[in-house]
Amino acid sequence: MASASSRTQPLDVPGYVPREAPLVKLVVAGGFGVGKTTLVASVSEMQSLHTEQTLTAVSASVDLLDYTPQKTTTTVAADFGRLTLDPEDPTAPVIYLFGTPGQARFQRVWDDVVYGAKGALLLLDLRRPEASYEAMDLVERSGIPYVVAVNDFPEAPYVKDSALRARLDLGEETPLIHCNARNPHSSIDALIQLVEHVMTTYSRDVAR
Ligand SMILES: Nc1nc2c(ncn2[C@@H]2O[C@H](COP(=O)(O)OP(=O)(O)OP(=O)(O)O)[C@@H](O)[C@H]2O)c(=O)[nH]1
Ligand SMILES: [Mg+2]
Repeated sequence: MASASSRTQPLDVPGYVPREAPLVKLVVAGGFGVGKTTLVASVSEMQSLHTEQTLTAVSASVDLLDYTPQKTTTTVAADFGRLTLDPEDPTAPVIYLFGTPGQARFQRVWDDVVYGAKGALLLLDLRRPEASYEAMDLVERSGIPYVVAVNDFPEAPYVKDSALRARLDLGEETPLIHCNARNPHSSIDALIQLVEHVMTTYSRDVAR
């Protein structure tokens, strides 16, 4: 059996860093095909985990692929990835990132996936923002701080942030940002903005 002292020794595992860092659970939410799985996979420092199932003819009338014709699978439970915000700083937060399923029929797993999350990145595709409305409702009902992140698909129309904020009826305390889910730098930047928003929200609530 491992003694207390041997447990604190570095494990001989590539990539393992002993640390006192806080673990922060965050979720990536949004409608069907907005890029949740893509974002989790692009930022994860470990091989990300996914629960993808092939889209079949049975769901063709529900899971519309008009905007993502190359998409062949959908998430049925969750995505999981991990990201160390600052590998040089052993006290920097380590993010445990969970991607949610996009369709209403998988809502039963929502509570489980979101349980314990400190914040949510709500992804939006400007070609069909309404696809993320249901997820936005769920995030708001869960009461966790969130950031709306427009996943900038090249074919998406230009919409002024102020117009989008009005359309989403977004409170002024909720940040609206842009990202490219396929680009790790852009996606990490979006998560950093979410972490900052979470920290601001929690310290404001504590001060009240
Ligand atoms: N052009 C472009 N395509 C993207 C981007 N992000 C994702 N895609 C593509 O859009 C499709 C949807 O990506 P997913 O990551 O599976 O979307 P999802 O939100 O996880 O979908 P569900 O789990 O089924 O709700 C995939 O074919 C991606 O390659 C992006 O930023 N730009
Ligand atoms: Mg997915």
